Amino acid sequence: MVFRKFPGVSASGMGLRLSQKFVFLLFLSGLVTLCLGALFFLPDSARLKRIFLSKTEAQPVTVGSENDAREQARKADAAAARVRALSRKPSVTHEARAVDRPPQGIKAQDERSSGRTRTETTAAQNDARQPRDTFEYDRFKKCLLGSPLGSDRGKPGDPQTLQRRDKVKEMMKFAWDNYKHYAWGKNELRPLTRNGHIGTMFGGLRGASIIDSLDTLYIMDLLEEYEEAKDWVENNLDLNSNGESSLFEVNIRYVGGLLSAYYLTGNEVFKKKVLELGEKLLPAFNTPTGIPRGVINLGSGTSWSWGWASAGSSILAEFGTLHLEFVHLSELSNNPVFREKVMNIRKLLNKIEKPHGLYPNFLSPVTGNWVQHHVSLGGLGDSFYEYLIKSYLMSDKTDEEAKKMYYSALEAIEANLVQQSPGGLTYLAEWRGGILDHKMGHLACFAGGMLGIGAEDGAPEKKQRYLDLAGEITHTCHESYTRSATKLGPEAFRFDAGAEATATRLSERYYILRPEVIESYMYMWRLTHDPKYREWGWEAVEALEKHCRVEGGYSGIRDVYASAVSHDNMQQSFFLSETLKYLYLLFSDDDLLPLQDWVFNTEAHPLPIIHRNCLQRQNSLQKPDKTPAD
Ligand code: DMJ
Repeated sequence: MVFRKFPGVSASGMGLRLSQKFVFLLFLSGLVTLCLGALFFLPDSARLKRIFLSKTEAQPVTVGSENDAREQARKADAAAARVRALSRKPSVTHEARAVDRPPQGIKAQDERSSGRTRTETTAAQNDARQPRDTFEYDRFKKCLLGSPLGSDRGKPGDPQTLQRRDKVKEMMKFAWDNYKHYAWGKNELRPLTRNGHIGTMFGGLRGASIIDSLDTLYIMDLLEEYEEAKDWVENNLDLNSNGESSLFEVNIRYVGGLLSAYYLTGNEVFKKKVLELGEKLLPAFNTPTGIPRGVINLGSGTSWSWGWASAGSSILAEFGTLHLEFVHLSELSNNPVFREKVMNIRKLLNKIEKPHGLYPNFLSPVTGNWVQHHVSLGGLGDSFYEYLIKSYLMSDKTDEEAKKMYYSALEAIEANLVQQSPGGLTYLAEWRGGILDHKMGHLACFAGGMLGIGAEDGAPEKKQRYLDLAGEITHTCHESYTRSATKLGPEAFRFDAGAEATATRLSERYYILRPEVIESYMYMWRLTHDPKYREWGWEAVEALEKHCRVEGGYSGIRDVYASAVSHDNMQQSFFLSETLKYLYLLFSDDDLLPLQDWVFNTEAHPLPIIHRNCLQRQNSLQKPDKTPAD
C-alpha cells in the first residue's frame, strides 16, 4: 500500500499523531459507555429501557403472589402515565390514523388523544395482563343470596300474568327470529326492507343485537336461541376491528352484555371476550385528566371527542356511565386498572365545583372544567345519575362516596329541576345556565325507577318523599303515552304554551322502541306491587303489537300522534335487551333476578352485587386446599 505524504508532514510525525488520536478516541468511547451505563441505573430509567429494549425486557411479567401482581400492575400504570405525559402530543403520522378517517359527523378535534404508541400499548397490555386471574365462578355463585333464575324462573302464579308473560316471550322470539333470518351477524335488523344495519356507533364491531340479546334469551328460557347466540360469540365475534366506535355504546351494550352473560351462565368464552374488549377500551382514558373522549378506534386506540360536543368536550352521560362495567372488569381480571380509571373520573367529578350543586353535561377532558351549563336528566346526563346510585347498590352498600354524591345531586335536582305543571303533573325540567326548559325527554323517564331504587337508602325523613317522587314521575311518563293516538310516548314532551306531557314539535314525535317508561313500571312494580304498573305495561304491549309489529320484526314509528303510522324501519338492539326484558320481568315473580343480588346496567344487562365479605370468606375457606402452583 502506498502512503501519499501530506504536505509538510513526515512519515514518522504522521505515525505519532495517529496514535495520539487513537488514544483520544478510546478515552472518548469509554466515557460514552460509562454515561449510558449510569443512565440505565438511574431510578427513572424505565423510559430509556423502553426506548432501547423490547417490551418483554422492559416490563417483565411476574407470576407472584396476588399482592405482587397488584403491585406490578400499579407500577405498570404509573409507568404508562409517565410515558403518556411525555407523548401527549399526538403523532400525526400514526399509521392507523392515516388509514382511518373519522366517519361523517365526527369531526376530529385539535386535542386528540394519540392512539397506542408502542410504549402505551405495552403498558396498557401489561396493565391488563399482569395480575393472575383468580376469579372463581363457583365461589361467586355461592355468595348470591338467591338463585339468579328464582325457584321456577320467576313463573307467576296468576294465570293472566303468566299469559301476558308468555306473550312477551313470543315477542322476543319473533324479534329474534327475524333478526336471525334477515340480519344475522349485522348490528340491527331493518324490518321493512328485511336486511341488516351496521351503523357507525360500534366501529367495526358486529352482532350488537346478538350480544344485547344473550341474557334476555337466557332468562326467558329460549335456550336454543341462546346457544346460537353463544356460538356466534365464540366463533364470529371479532374484536380486532378498526373503526371509530362510541366508548359509551360499546361499554353498555358489548361489555355489559358479555359480562352479564358470563355471570348468568359461567361460560368462560364470555369472560375471555369481555376482558379482551375491556383492554381495548383503556387507551380512551389517555387524556390529560383521565376523562375519556367519546369516540375510540378500537384498532389503533386513537380517541376523539364527538364533533357536535362543544369545544372538544366529553359528555357526562358517557364518561359517567362506565363505572359498573369497569368495576366488574377488575373483579373478573383481578386487575385494578379498570377500577382505577373510573375512580379517577369519580374523583374529578367529586372535587369540581358544581353550579347550584348540579352536574352540567359537557366537560373538557383537557382542562377538567365544565364547558357549558346545560343540565338534564334526559339525554347527555341521564345514566350518570343512574350509575351513582347503582354503584352504591352494586358495592353492597359500601361505596359511601357514590351514595353521598347521588343524594347530594338529588337534593340539587329537587331544588332546581323538579316542577309541577298547571295540570298537576310532576316533571323534570332541563336547566340552561339558570333558565328552565320545561321539557322532558323519553330518556328522562328512567328516573322513576332510579328514584324508586334509591328511596330506601335516603335520609329517614326523605325516603317516603323519594318513593312518592318516583311514582309521580312514572305517572307523568305514563300520561305522555296515554295522550297519543298510538298509546306510545313521544321522544320529548313539554309543559309550556298549554302543553301537558305532549310533544309540541314535529321533530319530537317519534318513538324508537325505547324502554325507559317500561323500565320505571318494572321497578315501581317490584317496589310497591301496585297492580297499575302491570296494567300500564300491558297497555304498552298492546300498543307495540298494534303499531310497531310488522311482518319482518318490530319497527319504531315516526309520529305517535298519527293513527296511520309510518315506520322508521329499525329494530333497535335495545328493544331486545331492555324493552322486552323489562316487560318480561314486570310479569314475573320478584325472585327472577332479585334486586338483592343484581343491578341492571343502563342497557338492562344484570350485573351482580359484589358481596365482598362473603367472597373474602369463601377465599379464606378455599386457601388451604390450594396447591402452590395456584
Ligand atoms: C339505551 O341504549 C340505554 O338505555 C341508554 O342509557 C339510553 N338509550 C338507549 C335506550 O333508549
